[in-house]
Amino acid sequence: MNSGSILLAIALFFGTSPQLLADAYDHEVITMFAENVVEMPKGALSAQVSQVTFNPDSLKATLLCCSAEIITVAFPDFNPADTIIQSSRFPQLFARQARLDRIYRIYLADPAKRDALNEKLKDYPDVYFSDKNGTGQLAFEPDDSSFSLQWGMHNTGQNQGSVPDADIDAPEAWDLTQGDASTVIGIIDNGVQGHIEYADRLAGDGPGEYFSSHGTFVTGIAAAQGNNAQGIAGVTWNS
Ligand SMILES: [Ca+2]
Ligand SMILES: [Ca+2]
Repeated sequence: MNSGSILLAIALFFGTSPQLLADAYDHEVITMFAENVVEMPKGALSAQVSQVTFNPDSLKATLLCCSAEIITVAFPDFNPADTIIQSSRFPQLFARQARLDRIYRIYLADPAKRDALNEKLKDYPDVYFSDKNGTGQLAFEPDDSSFSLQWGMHNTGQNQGSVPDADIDAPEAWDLTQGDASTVIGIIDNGVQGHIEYADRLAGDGPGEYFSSHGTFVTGIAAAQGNNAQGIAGVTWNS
């Protein structure tokens, strides 16, 4: 784990029923169903599995067989009309948001049966995903002073980014690798000037710039040292 990483509890503690205690997430699976698979009692956000109508009916038997007791709407405040998001900067751009109203927390009396239930649920074509509730880890983010402006790397809707997550998922990739010295990058542009962010990894002194600093700028995007508390973070920090 990177030192800058932050543990994120993704346990979903809202919409609780009396049986769902604050530490009950290790008894839960989080499951997303297709439309019209789960029919809760009218107006209910949480109900006994035995009181819920499932389509197909065999789904209820599968749940009860694995000691599932309670099913709860995971995002009770989600409005199904909010599935299309419009960019504020580029109004012609739209993004589709997942139907969070189809995601449920399912509480099992016996947590040892969570794996079995997950596997059985995944066999249903109308189950989009199912996984154990628990803890997760945020992707590593470098401490470079201008990283927050690099929406192409990690877009939170900041600066000119506008559309959250319209990016290359760089933090997620850096969790896997931060580059390798055996990879050589060639920049075909108008020359490269040495720079403190990559000078120690530049072949020779660099050919120098012609007409403009575009080649140096591109090199920085590709290979600026990341997590050194200055400037930007390039895609690779070791190549
Ligand atoms: Ca992203
Ligand atoms: Ca840097």
